[in-house]
Amino acid sequence: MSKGISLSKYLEQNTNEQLAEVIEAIAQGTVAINEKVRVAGLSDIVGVAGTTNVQGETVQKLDLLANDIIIEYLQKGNACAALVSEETDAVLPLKANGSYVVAIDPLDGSSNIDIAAPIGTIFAIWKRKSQGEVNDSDFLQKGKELAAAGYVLFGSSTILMLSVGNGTDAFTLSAEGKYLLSHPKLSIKKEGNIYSVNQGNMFKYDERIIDFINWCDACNAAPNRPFGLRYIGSMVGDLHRTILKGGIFFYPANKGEKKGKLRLLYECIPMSFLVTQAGGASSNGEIPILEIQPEEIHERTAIFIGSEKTVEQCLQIIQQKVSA
Ligand code: AHM
Ligand code: MG
Repeated sequence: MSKGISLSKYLEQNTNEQLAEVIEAIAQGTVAINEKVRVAGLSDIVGVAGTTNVQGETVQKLDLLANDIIIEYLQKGNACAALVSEETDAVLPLKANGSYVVAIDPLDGSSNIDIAAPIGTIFAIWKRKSQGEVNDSDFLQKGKELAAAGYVLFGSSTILMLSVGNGTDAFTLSAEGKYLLSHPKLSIKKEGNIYSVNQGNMFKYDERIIDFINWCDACNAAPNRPFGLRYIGSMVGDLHRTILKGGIFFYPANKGEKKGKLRLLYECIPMSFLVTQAGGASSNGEIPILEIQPEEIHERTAIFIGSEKTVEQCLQIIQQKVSA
């Protein structure tokens, strides 16, 4: 696919009509979210909403606004049967005859909203399995069954990263408000030299994780160490860098968060699909994220994701001590 073609044209050539409709709806929704994000400080939409979500986390006003926008755009069409969102407790049925279901984090990286740092929307789209009423089982599908996944980064540019299962492509939002193909068929470096983790949580990490961090920090040793450390604290920003520059991002389970922090359906699975489609790898420390059978819609998981060899190296170190 040549650079500069529009998202609509790309979808016309790479997907079926219903899937294209769902992706277009989300993309249009993110154009609307982008407009709010860009001027957030000028309106009364910055700050906490005064509520917590189903996971007990503080909700920002922009989180809720983004959620409403996505629902509004998906409801305009007929292809999306139901939605699971970080901001909604249960499955939200949309169009009874829709063929697809969407799991979404409408605005990830909430803690970065107030400081104008990168934030993003992350989404996963599966073909629904059930007939009749939509239910949780439509969402409890493995990542490897995805029809499409993507994120939109609201950074210094607004970028849609997308995979419909034949590679990963990035589109940049033009000044005219159109997503145009800017990074066709991305390929992650096999081995990277950047690691990305919240080191402030070090005291809560298992010894195996600390071993890996020490391995990244070791001087004068192959491959290309010590690694650089980069951590934005916004998964979309951190993963965007990882896809473009290589390396590894990880959010391990720890003493405070026994299953990790990040959500399987609308954070880890879509990111793993994008990274895998770009030639990278991802794991929960034991099995590939895309092989996990989800059991709950708001399930959490540990994640290690990025350049194939770097993830492999990480797994070797963190698995070694368990069996030692
Ligand atoms: P959120 O969904 O409440 O915004 O939390 C998810 C974010 C991710 O974007 C990021 O990778 C992670 O939380 C950062 O967490 P921490 O501040 O614990 O390092
Ligand atoms: Mg999130």
